[in-house]
Amino acid sequence: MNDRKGFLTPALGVRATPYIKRLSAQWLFSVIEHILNLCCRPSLPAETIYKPAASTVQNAGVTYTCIGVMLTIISATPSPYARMNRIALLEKGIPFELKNEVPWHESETKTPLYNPLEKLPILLFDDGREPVYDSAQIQEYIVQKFADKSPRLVTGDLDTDLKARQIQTLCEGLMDAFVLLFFEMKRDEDKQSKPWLDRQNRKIDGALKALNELAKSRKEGSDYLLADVMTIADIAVVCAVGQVDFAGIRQGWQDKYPGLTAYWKELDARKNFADTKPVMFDLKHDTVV
Ligand SMILES: N[C@@H](CCC(=O)N[C@@H](CS)C(=O)NCC(=O)O)C(=O)O
Repeated sequence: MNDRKGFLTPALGVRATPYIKRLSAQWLFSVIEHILNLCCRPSLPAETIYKPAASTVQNAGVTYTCIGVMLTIISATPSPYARMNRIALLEKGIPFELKNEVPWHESETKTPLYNPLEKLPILLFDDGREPVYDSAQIQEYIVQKFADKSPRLVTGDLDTDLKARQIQTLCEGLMDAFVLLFFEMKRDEDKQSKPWLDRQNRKIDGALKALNELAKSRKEGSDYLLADVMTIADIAVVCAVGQVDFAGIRQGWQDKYPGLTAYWKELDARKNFADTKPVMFDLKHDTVV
C-alpha cells in the first residue's frame, strides 16, 4: 500500500525527491561546466577577428542596412564555392560583408581561425555564434534562415529539392576536381602524376556531360533546371561551369555542349551573377608545391 502511494505521489515529493535532487545536481554541474568552458576557451586576439565595420554594407552598388545579426562571408575572388553563397545572399537581398582572402597564404589568411580544414567560404556572425563553413552548409543556412525572402531557392517539394541538392553536390565535385587538377599542374612537369591528372580530368568531363544533359532536359522555355523557379541547383551550375570557362581548362567546351552553354550564358548575364564573376588572385607559387 505504501509502495503504491509512493509511486502515485511523486509530485508531492514522496518518491521523486532523490530524483529531483540528482537532476538538480546534474543541471548545476552542467551550468558550471558551461561557464568554465566559456571562460577558459582559448580566445582569438581581438585584432585578428573579423568584425563588420558598420551596420550598412555595399554590395554590387546597392547599400543594405543590417537588421539583426550582420553576416560576413570569407571568400576568395576566384572561388566558385563562395560565389554560390554570395549569389544566394544577393538574390535574397540579405546584407553581408565580403572579406577576400588567399587561403593558401599561410602568414596572412584568417581562414584557419574559423575553419580547422583551412578552407573558405566561411560564414561569420557578429553575435558570437560559431562560424559556418563549407559552401553547401552555408547555402542550406541561407535557404532555411531566409525562407521568407524571395526567391526561396528551393521548391518545397521533397524530391525536387533532393535533386537540387544532388546537382549542387555534382557541381561541387566538379569544382573539387578542378582544384586538385590545378595544383597538380602547378608542379614541375616531371613531378606531375599522369594517373592523377587523368582521374581529375575524367571527373570534370563526366560532370560537364551530366550538366549538359540536365540543361537539355529542362522544361521548354524555362531558364531553370527544376520546376519554373531558380534554385540552388541553378546557382551551383553557373558557378561550376563559370569556373571551367574562367580557368580555360576546356577549350571548345561551349561548342561541345551547346545546351549547357545557352543555359549558362542566360543566367550568368544577370546582375547578381555578373557582379560575382571570378577574378584571379595573385597566388604565390611556392605555397602549395
Ligand atoms: N568543400 C568545400 C571546398 C572549399 C574549397 O576547397 N575552397 C578553397 C578555395 S576556392 C580553399 O579554401 N582551399 C584551401 C585548402 O584547400 O587548403 C566547400 O564547399 O566549401
